[in-house]
Amino acid sequence: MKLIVGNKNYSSWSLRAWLALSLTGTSFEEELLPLDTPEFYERIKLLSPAGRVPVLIDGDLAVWDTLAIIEYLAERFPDAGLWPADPHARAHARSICAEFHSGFPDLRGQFPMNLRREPAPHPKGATADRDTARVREIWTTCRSRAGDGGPFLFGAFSAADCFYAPVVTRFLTYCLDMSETERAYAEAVMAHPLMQAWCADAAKETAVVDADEV
Ligand SMILES: N[C@@H](CCC(=O)N[C@@H](CS)C(=O)NCC(=O)O)C(=O)O
Repeated sequence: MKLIVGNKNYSSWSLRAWLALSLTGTSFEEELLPLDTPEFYERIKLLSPAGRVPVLIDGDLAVWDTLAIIEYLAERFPDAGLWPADPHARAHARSICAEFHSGFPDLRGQFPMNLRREPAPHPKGATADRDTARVREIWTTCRSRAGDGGPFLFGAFSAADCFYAPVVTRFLTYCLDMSETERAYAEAVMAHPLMQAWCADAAKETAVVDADEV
C-alpha cells in the first residue's frame, strides 16, 4: 500500500489517514506532496479525481477522503481494532468522526494545524467558541464513558483518536481552554508513539504554507 500525504506540519487530514494506516501494522510507502505548489497539483491529478490528500493506493485501487480511507482500512484489517468492538461504542465513534468530517468549519478555519508553531494564544471569533465547546464536550463524554480500558476516547487508540489527534494539536498550539480530563486526553494523544513519529518528521520540514500561518 502507498499513502499520499501533504506536508506533515500542516496536513491534518493526512495525519488522520496515516495514523489509521499505521495502526493496522501493515508496511506501506509514503509519498509526500508539498501543499500549495505546482508539483502538488501536477501529481495529485494523476492519483485522485478529488485532487486532495490523503489518498490511499492499494494495488490498482485509489481510495480518497479520510473517512472512506479509514472505513476501507477497517474492512481490510478487521483485527486492527480501528473501530471499537462494542456496537454502541462503535456507532458513537462513527458519529463523532462523521461530525468532525462534515463540521467545525470555524475551528478548522481559524486554527489550522501547524505543529511547529510556538504555542501561544490566538484570538478566537465567537463562532469558533461553539466549535471548541463542542469538541470539549465530545472528549469529556467519551472519556467519562471509556472506563479503565485506556486513556483514549474509547479506551484503546481508535479511529476516533485518529480523527481528533489533529484537533488536540490545535488546542495545544493555540492554548485553547481545556479541563483536566481534556488535557490528560491531549497529553495521552501527544505521547502516543505514532504521534511522536509524525511530529518528529514534521519538525524536519521547512516549507511554509502561508494560508495555514494565521
Ligand atoms: N474531505 C477531505 C479533505 C482533504 C483536504 O482538504 N486535504 C487538504 C490537505 S489537509 C488538501 O489536499 N489541500 C489541497 C487543496 O485543497 O488544494 C478528506 O477527508 O480527506
